[in-house]
Amino acid sequence: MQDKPVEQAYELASQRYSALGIDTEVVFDRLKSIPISLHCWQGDDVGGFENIEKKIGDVGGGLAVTGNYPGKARTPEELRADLEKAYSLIPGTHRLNLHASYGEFHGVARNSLDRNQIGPEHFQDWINWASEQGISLDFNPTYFAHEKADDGLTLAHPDREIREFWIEHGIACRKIGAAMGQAQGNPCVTNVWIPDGYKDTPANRRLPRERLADSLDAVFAEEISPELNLDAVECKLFGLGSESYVVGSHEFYLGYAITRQKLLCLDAGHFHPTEVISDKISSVLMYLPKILLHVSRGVRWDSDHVVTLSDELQAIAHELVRGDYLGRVHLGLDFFDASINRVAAWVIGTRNLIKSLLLAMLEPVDRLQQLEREGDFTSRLALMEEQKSLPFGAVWDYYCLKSEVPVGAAWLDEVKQYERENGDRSN
Ligand code: RNT
Ligand code: ZN
Repeated sequence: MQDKPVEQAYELASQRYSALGIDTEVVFDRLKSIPISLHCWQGDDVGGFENIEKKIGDVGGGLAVTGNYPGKARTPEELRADLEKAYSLIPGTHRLNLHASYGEFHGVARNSLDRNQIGPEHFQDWINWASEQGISLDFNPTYFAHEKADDGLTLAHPDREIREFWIEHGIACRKIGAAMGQAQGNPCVTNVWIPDGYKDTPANRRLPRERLADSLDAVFAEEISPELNLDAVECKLFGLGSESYVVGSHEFYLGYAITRQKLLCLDAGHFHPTEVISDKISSVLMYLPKILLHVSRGVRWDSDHVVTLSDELQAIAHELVRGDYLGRVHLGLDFFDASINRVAAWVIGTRNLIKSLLLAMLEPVDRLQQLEREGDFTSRLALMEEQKSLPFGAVWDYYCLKSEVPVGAAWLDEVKQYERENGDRSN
């Protein structure tokens, strides 16, 4: 009993789930097939690799990265090495979500190669690396940290020239997304998020929204095969510096996505603090074939804390499984914490999302739904609550073992070791 505690605990645990009609081996196959798109920007505090002078922590667009833990990635090579370390500690095969500001411009300053001039060639090293690693890429135009976004307005800007510039950026980014899709043989999800909004009460809420819809139509004018690129648009309710009005609100983008058949991106931190996206998924998927999730964790005014195994995370995973939506939902992460080891932040957040999916898949969904149809709400509640203390941890540990990644907190030793090996990095 002593020498193989993980296997032994799993044997017993799987019997408990089997009694509920759940085959844990089938669950593992299902879980393994779900990729999560890791966000490159956790690795360097949303800095990117454009050749411009930046003030520390100066991201713009209402995005705040706080903390000065040492060791952030300073070059694409360091970021890739950090990602490789993170992937090696997470069960399954996942994706990478890149921002346009992470292109490789080889010393060319941004004033001679601006965001409206970038192309797939600036992402070739990423594409090659991804193919070597056997992972696929997703993409995002970068509508912040730029002089032309300093007043917090981009695609909805009243100045036509500035709008044009950002439209060109969006067009360039869709082409990059399509090139990634072509290279990897599956679509790249290219997600548009813009910061546009006002700190104080606007005198006109209407015009910026009309301009935004027009600008987006111009960005999406060219047809691109959905086998190469899928467009997503991300809504937000308020942010730092746009407390009173955000042009791209939930209602704005829901209507836009439905009428233009785009993916809607729901970020878990983009709503009122008591409002949850777990309740929005089934409504939105009534009218849209597919959505993107930015799995994040809001804390007060920040929408981007490292994802923990919270009630809301579990509620999101339950929705995806209970509603049979996994084939229609792309999963991405979105948080940035500079106060802890950045590789650890990826590992913690991603492992938690996978854990929440495993928990949801271990639930006897058919039985619960039958009880609900029969009106037996007592049994529905009782079984949901009993489910919480079943030996889920033993199944998770075994899944990690089987996937050849560290079991339990053993991954942390590897991160600490890696941190020591890269001790010469200064921020
Ligand atoms: C900002 C959005 C957006 C960004 C990234 C960096 O509120 O959530 O998704 O976090 O694009
Ligand atoms: Zn987001």
